[in-house]
Amino acid sequence: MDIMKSFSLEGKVALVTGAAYGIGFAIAEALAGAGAKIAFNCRGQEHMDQALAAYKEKGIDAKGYLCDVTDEAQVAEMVADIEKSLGVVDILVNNAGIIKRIPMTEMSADEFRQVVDIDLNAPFIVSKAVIPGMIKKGHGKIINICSMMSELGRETVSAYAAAKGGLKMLTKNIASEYGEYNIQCNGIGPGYIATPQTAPLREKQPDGSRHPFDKFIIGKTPAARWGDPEDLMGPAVFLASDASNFVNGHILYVDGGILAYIGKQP
Ligand code: NAP
Ligand code: GCO
Repeated sequence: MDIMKSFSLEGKVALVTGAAYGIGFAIAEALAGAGAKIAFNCRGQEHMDQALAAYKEKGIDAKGYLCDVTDEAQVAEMVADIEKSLGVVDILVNNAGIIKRIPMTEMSADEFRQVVDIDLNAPFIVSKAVIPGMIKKGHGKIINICSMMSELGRETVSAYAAAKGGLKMLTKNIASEYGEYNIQCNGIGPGYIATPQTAPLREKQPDGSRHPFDKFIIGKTPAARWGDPEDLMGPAVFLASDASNFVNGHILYVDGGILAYIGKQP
């Protein structure tokens, strides 16, 4: 076995959802670096323009789609177009996601549904759209971007935790249902990563000091730092490549050790 070759994604087609910036962009960059052709989507033209320029700057010829992942018809159209222009999707990364930080008793049912719709229903919709092609082709890789909240709760994130906990189980179910077709479905559970999604938790205080949540995360992470989107690059390539062909239904937590740690003693 050529071990280095088993990590190569040469000739593979990857769809990374919500990869205009943040974690999705870094994962798409990693998959491209390992040889894959990249398709991505986001919702707004402004983000699309910025993303296409950012991919170009990295020397990546990515194909961008304006597509809301909660819309089944839009997703079907995007996947059909990717098949025509790049080929059947070999690797799907369900990355698009949102969070709403609202105490549960103040959260409306509509707000709760919106989070679950994007963070849980959409991975179902996009996976469902690519699995038939993967079955025909004889292999496939699906990576669901989970969270610390797939395992832990905290104040204000009930919808997000419910969705990401559900996404962990959707991952295991896809692995169970389609493993016999040589499809591996795994999750990556990032720890606290510095992206626009977590920017409000890192905002400097009026006196210039660190946000209390920022300090809390540094104390809760054995690595004593926030993660960078780049920290997800190696794990994503591993789970997208033949090197992980017997890894199925697993959630790989990339959290600087948060889940292993009881926290700093007072
Ligand atoms: P981010 O910076 O907010 O980026 C989210 C991306 O998703 C954007 O490209 C956004 O583009 C896209 N998006 C959102 N809703 C969409 C929809 N309905 N259809 C299509 N695209 C959509 O988030 P991030 O921090 O990179 O997080 C990426 C994923 O990792 C999310 O699933 C998040 O929950 C998860 N995660 C993040 C962290 C963290 O600490 N940052 C930790 C664990 C897990 P548009 O706005 O243009 O649509
Ligand atoms: C929060 C954060 C988290 C992270 C991440 C942790 O408010 O607690 O936004 O939920 O984004 O998902 O893994």
